[in-house]
Amino acid sequence: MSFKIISAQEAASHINDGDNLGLSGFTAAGSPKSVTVALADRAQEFHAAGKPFKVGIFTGASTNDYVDGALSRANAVQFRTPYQSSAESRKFINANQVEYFDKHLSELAQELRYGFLGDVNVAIIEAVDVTADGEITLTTGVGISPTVCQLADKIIIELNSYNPKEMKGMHDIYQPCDPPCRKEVPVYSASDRIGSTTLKVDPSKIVGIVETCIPDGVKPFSPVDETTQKIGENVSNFLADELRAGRIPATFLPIQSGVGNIANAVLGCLGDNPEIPAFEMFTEVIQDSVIGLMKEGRCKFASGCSLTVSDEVLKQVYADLDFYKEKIVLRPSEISNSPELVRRLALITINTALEVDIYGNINSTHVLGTKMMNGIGGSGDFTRNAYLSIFTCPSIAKGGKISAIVPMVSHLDHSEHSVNIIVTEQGIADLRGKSPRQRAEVIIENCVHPMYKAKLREYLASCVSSHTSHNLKKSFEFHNAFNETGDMTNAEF
Ligand code: 0RQ
Repeated sequence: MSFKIISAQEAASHINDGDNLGLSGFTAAGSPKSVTVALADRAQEFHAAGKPFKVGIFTGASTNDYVDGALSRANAVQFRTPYQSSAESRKFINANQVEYFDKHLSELAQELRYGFLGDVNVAIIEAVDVTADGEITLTTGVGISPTVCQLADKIIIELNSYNPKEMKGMHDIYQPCDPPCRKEVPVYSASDRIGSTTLKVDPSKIVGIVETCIPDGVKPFSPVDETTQKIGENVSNFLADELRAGRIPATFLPIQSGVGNIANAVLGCLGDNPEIPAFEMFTEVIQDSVIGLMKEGRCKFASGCSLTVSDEVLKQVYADLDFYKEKIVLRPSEISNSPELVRRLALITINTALEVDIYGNINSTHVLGTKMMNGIGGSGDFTRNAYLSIFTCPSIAKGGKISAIVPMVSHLDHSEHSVNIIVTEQGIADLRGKSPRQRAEVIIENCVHPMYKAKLREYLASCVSSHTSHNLKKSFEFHNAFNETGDMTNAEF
């Protein structure tokens, strides 16, 4: 079967008001870059003619400005799931102009197959190659591509020649059977391959191919600052202590790490610490620091869902593809984030909190309890099932007007039952085997910024003493003080 080469505009004309789209990629890596921009123009033409035009969007994770930015600006999004990190889409979400539900990333593909979330009408898939019988070689991100290609009525391919066809071999495409036929996912070490290198789709569903040549456009990290460096050192010293104490095997355990500057600094410090042996990663996002560690022999293998590296680093990977193909595997998000595999492989998970409370509950998503930041992403998939779950954050935000450690979290993503270790630039709180009273003591003593220690002790003194002591009239005084005066230090107990 030969496929028609079509323009992005023609591809967009296959998408109608009310359709649900399933998109390839995971973060900016492998997300569409052309058809969604033409679709935003199409929506605006409809709106100008007084006609409605909105679509629902399913993705692996966050996307790029060509997807969330363009479609939000065109007011063309009906609902959005499972994760976003775009300033434009956040604005619409917090104004309640887009119905957004953030979900554990491992769950989306199966919930689509179970029929919980409606139809997938059109899949838009970025590829480096597609054969006449419908074998697609994906680009830098896998996400939910296998499932949306299976469910969609129509598939549009964006054939992006920025990426080399020789990438073939980096992906491992596998979809578990659904209940009651589900069996174990047979991955027993980070480097196991269980599927195929290409994604096989019904070629009769491919309505056309749009040719592009556009990089993912991932920005390099800002240089590591003093606070993130200290957090990174605290994590790596803690893990070295655990290794010495025999609580981590001498061969070490695979690492999952979130995205962003803190995660980048933590990985850098793990690489620099001579006591930590060369390690493997079983994670969702493979970022710049991992590639650096591979070159130095400090990271032996990385299993992920995307190669979310800056354009500069991606060029280095493509220049030495044979070396990296042996050390990297890209999997669908329901496998990269599979709770079954996280538990079996015994991951050390490192994620970032917005807010932590004195008992170890974590808010990763809602600024001051109400405004959506990004979403829970994969942090819940990993934290709940980890061998050792670690949360990091700077102890203060906004120049000290916000304490990241509060009496009670204003939104709960990860409960005290799943969280083992809290790390700030101030120090480490090891919560394992501690009662709520003991947890509060170690968090305040070791992790809270000196500006807020006395305030949190005053809060505790004002509490009705109980197993988990709280003063429900005052639990949100930090937040109230910030909302009323712009500064949490004005909280009074
Ligand atoms: O605001 O941008 O205006 O300066 O929040 O904070 O410290 O730069 O941290 O960029 O790593 O993001 C939790 C959001 C952290 C992210 C979160 C303000 C602060 C700043 C950002 P400005 P930082 P990061 C892998 C796993 C959930 C998903 C996840 C996240 C901005 O890590 O989305 O883990 N995690 N996925 O000033 C109000 C507080 C604050 C605060 C910080 N307590 N109150 N504002 N800020 N603390 C990824 C995937 O799943 C794909």
